[in-house]
Amino acid sequence: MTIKEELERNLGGKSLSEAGNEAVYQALLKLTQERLAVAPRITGDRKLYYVSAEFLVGKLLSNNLINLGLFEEVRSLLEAAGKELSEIEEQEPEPALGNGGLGRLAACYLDSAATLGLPADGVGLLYHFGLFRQSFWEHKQYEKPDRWLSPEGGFLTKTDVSFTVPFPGGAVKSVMYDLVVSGYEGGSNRLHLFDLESVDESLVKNGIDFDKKDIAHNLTLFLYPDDSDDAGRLLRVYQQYFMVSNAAQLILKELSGKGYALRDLHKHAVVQINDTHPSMIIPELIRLMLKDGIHMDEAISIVEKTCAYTNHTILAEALEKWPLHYLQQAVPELVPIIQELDKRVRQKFPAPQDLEEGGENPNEKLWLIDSHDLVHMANMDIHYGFSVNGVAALHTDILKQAELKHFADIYPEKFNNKTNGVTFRRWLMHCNPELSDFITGKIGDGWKKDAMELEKLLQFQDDKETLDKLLAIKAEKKAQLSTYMEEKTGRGLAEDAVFDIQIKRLHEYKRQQMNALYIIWKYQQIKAGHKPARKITLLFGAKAAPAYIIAKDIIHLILCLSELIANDAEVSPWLEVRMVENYNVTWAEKLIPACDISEQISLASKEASGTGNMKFMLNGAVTLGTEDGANVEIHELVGDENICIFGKSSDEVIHLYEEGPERYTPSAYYPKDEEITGLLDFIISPALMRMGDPENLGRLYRDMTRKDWFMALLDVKEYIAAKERLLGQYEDRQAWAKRMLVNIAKAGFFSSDRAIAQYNQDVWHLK
Ligand code: 26Q
Repeated sequence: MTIKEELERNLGGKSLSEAGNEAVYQALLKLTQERLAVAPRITGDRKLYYVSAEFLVGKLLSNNLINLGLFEEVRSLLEAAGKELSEIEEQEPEPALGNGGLGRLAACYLDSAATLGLPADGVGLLYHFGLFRQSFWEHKQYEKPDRWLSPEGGFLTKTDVSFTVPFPGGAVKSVMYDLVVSGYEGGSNRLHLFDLESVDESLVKNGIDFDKKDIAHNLTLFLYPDDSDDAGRLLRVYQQYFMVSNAAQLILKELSGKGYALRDLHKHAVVQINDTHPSMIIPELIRLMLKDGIHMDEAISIVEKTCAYTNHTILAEALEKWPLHYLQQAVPELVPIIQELDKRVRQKFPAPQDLEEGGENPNEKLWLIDSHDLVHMANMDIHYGFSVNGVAALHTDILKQAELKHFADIYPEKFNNKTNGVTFRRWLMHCNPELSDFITGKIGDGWKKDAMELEKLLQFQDDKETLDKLLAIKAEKKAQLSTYMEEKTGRGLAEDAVFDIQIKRLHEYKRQQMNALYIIWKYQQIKAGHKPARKITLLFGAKAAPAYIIAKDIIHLILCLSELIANDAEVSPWLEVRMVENYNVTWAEKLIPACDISEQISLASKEASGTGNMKFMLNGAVTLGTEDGANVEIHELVGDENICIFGKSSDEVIHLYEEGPERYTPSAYYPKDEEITGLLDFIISPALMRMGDPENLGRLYRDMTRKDWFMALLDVKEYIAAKERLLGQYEDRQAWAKRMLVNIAKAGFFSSDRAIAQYNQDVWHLK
């Protein structure tokens, strides 16, 4: 049967052109599921379990079509029937199983592991309402449950695997759901998502509120429930334990299913701990081994050889520390094990004999449990895992030289860098088939399996026809984005404007607020009669954590500026600010291919890597960024000509964070610096206060003028100058197109296939 016949059979005999989009989607889903079901399962003597609180997989239909080799054919069949795949995809809800970079990275890595034929399954949780669905009202963020799970399940299949997870209030049961992870023209792995059998959706009331104490019914309702109170924090511990207990039981079940002894675990399984959220898998594996009669010494030694840890952040507040009494309450069976693990560390690294009462104990930072009875999850991972990796060269260096220096000194062999990568299937072939086809036309399709072949494009860097075509493709993607915006918001975009985009979680260190200061500056410039060469369109997408007050105030500022400018007839022809509602993977897939300027402006040393920066580069955007995270590596690859770098270096910033007279203070700029003062005062100007809420704007103004913890004022002037320089360069269209080409050609290094090959070579040793 041809694909066309199969689809028509799935449509009950109707032709593709007769059927509606929903029916076509269902027909394609069925076809894809049938193919996935027979895709050969990747097997091997040694298997990776990638355990993560987040898997931000995005919509799955097109991705599966690409990997199954059906994308082209389906695309043309639909076209012939007067339909577009992107419209059909609108029918598919996006699984909301992640928040940002860490979750999207996990999804890219599963795609690449399957593509490289490595046996690697993901293990996580099936959150019924995901993170939350964001909406804007009166320029503020509101949160609602994101009902992404369809009753038919979409690509999810319920398995008959179930485990019992012990909690003090009584044991709960899990149900395992599976997503097939297809590799590009390869076999398949699985993403195992555990749900709570007794979960009760009706617990959710008034937006995203629910009874945080009813853990027998709430464990898999939301990702990162509000943890601003004790009940919320405790729930996170319960949730994490539910995840890792299921993961550990699954791993041991598969091990014995293959006929291997428990004490051979490390030979047949490797566990990658994605940030500290799954760290309790270490004591949980030990607990299960003890139950099976293995002695503590041996259990520890086996687990040490099985677990590896990835660190995604150096922000102190994101390094999880749990009060011991939480653990006593939620996971009492793990506590004696954690205490034993801590005792062994203390024996090796005791407090100095001559330590005075209240004196500083240099070894305390190595301990699992500190003198305030806080359990440091990362410390457990580092002592009781065999590998610790950062996610970009600079990040790993900072870990080794500063944040985790005390560990790098005692375990130099454990530390390694794995610069992040992204899957080119989703972030080029799927989201930008026009560019993808053009590249293939120029250099063949070898790049799809070996991304480094993109460098072959460099031979065309002075070829006018190639450069013109790149500009034409960018224009086409901008037009498509404009149409999509029009459909979603009722308002399209000026297609000949320069598109400057900042899309990422909202966080002070990412400095969306500094971009907002640029907007104010530009607004004032235009008001003063200095018009830009062409319209500048600034696009934002970001969700703020529900309890993160300042982040929400920054959203408020951006939304107020957006309206102020839209309503100003003098400024609106030259400047536009738009923030998309409910930014997610689907939005990213529309925005990234249309981008000219990629905003990567974190305070140097704070962004571990970034992965959006790689996706933008791959789609021919030029980075405007600080020397932070993977921007450093992008800079090295493309050279000064093809990126715009500004701001203080990570060394300077780290120095400023140290105590002492040179410590950073915003009072160095406000009210001393007239220009900066004018920008900050605008936040509480009558024009803006009329538009917005004085409470939010006032609080943000006070924060930025008195604290400015992430030093927006330190770099803002250089930032404005750099952006102006880049906007000037944009006007030489041929020179700009050459920059685009170099960025695309040099992006091969950032393929997640490369990253996964390195993990396998250095850490996992599968196959
Ligand atoms: C911690 C404690 C309590 C509540 C929540 C958390 C928490 C939740 C999510 C801590 C961290 C995260 C997510 C972190 C994250 O997404 N990090 C990003 O990881 C990317 C992939 O490595 C990097 O590219 C980004 O630089 C990094 O910010």
